[in-house]
Amino acid sequence: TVTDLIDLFEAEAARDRPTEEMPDVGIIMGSDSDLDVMAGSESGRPGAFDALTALGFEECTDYDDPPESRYTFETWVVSAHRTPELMYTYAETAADRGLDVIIAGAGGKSADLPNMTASIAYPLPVIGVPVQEKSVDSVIGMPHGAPLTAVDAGKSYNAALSAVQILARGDDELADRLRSLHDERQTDVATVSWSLHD
Ligand code: RP5
Repeated sequence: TVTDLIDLFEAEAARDRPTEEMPDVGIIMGSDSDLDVMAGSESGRPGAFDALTALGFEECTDYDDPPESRYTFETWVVSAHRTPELMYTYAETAADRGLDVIIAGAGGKSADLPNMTASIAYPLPVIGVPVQEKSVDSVIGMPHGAPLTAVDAGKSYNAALSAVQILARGDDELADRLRSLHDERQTDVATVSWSLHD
């Protein structure tokens, strides 16, 4: 139930655990219908899971059994309108649960999950992903003094790269991984460019 989820997040926040056992990046979305855009892999279009996996992150699906990788992320469906208390608890406990950055995606015209999460989790950074084109204004339309970083519609892949850029400010290993991934992109473009001249 929603109460169980709220209890879980509150218990995790109160637990005294080594940082390396807690997820670094939190991915939340308003509905499981957002999963294709947010994860990416299934739809064929790269998404946040693809970027994080390419950078060596593993998904934490059980707080009591964290993955091997020292870099991890978690994924939850949290709806601003259908489960407001859950959204509040998720955002409010995020820092105490070890998260360094949240990626929040929502679709529709009232895509309020990213901006509400940003306001509650502040000063933890939140990167908003408008799941559809029509969600862009709702996600980016924050008032003065209430910041939310956002990517363009559907660009959860870029949101994940931005999230890791934030983590990489204090982590040379992650910075190297970001550079390697960027080099791979450059090589891909060069290969295509050369292929036109074969
Ligand atoms: C938004 O409403 C969700 O983020 C989703 O994109 C959209 C539709 O949700 P479902 O009706 O598919 O659950 O809040």
